[in-house]
Amino acid sequence: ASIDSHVELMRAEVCYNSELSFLMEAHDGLSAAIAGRAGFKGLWASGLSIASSLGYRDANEASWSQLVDSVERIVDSSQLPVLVDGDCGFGNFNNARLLARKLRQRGAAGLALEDSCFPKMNSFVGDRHPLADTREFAGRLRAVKDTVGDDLVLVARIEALIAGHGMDEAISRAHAYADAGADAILVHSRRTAADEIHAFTCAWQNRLPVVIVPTKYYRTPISAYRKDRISTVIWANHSLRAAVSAMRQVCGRILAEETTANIEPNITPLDELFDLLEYNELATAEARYLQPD
Ligand code: SPV
Ligand code: MG
Repeated sequence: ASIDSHVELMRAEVCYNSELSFLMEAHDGLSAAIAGRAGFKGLWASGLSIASSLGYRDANEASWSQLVDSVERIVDSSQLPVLVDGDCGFGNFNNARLLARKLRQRGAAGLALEDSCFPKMNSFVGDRHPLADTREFAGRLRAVKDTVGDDLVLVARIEALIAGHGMDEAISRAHAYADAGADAILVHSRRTAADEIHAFTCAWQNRLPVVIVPTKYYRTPISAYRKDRISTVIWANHSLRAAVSAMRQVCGRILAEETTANIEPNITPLDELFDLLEYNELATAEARYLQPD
């Protein structure tokens, strides 16, 4: 699929699909390829996961250009539509529209911007989550729309519930962001039950499609989201967290056992890795282009 059709595919998933859609987290080319092979139709380029994979904290320590570079690898190696976690846009309207333009050039299909202040802090860390002024953030959204138009699906993310400002504030922000041209609303919650999400969807009445990130309320059955006519569920960090567990385990065992003999059955065989990254395509290309006449 071409890059332009990626935008339409993402729009179809998030905005027009009457079925619930799922986006899987990716943070590099390898995790993107794995998610694609598993069968996911779209990816979430997670700020938390990309930062973690770079050894940074999810507090805007990675620069916008590092994010853009990571996204390029995710797009290239998966060939899937990618919704990028753009945090707060790395500053004001000008930084946000620059980020959008660069992501578009690298083949992203969508951009999620959250109404936090630069530098942001991950929504699950601490209690200090200052929100951007509603009108100022709406200006960031309008600037992105004016710059990339419909060439990027624009998701406006509301942090009002994370910041403890309550449902009325969340809904009034959602309306302001819809007025500013957002294509969908991501409403985030740190509660361990989906009660806030349910209350939001009841009040919002699907004026725009709703995207959720059930990292903390993972026990809620998916049927509840279908009932509430949620558009899209993002599995935001699970490949990264799986990798951390696996790497920790293997490091611990190799250190302790001073051999890899016992862990070999538990790790991916090299042939599987070569298959995942399509080494056979290179062999075919060599036969075609490297053969002497
Ligand atoms: C991310 O994946 O970086 C997100 C989701 O923004 S969360 O970590 O829940 O804020
Ligand atoms: Mg994030």
